[in-house]
Amino acid sequence: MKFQPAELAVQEGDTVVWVNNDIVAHDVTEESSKAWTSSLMPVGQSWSLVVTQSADYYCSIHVVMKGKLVVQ
Ligand SMILES: [Cu+2]
Repeated sequence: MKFQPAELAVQEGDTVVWVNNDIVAHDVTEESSKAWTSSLMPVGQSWSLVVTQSADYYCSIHVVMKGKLVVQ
């Protein structure tokens, strides 16, 4: 029930891959404007994003799950 690591430093153009290693489904959704979302990510599924800018994100199903991408 958490993103690990919760904060990740990346370069613009990097591809970030989220893998759901939990026992319940999650999603990965950009927080401020819903600019992007993985949609529902079942257990064992992964989703990737090419990063263009720093972003705060969360799981829209479990809103206490938050993460951050920091473009350096
Ligand atoms: Cu979740």
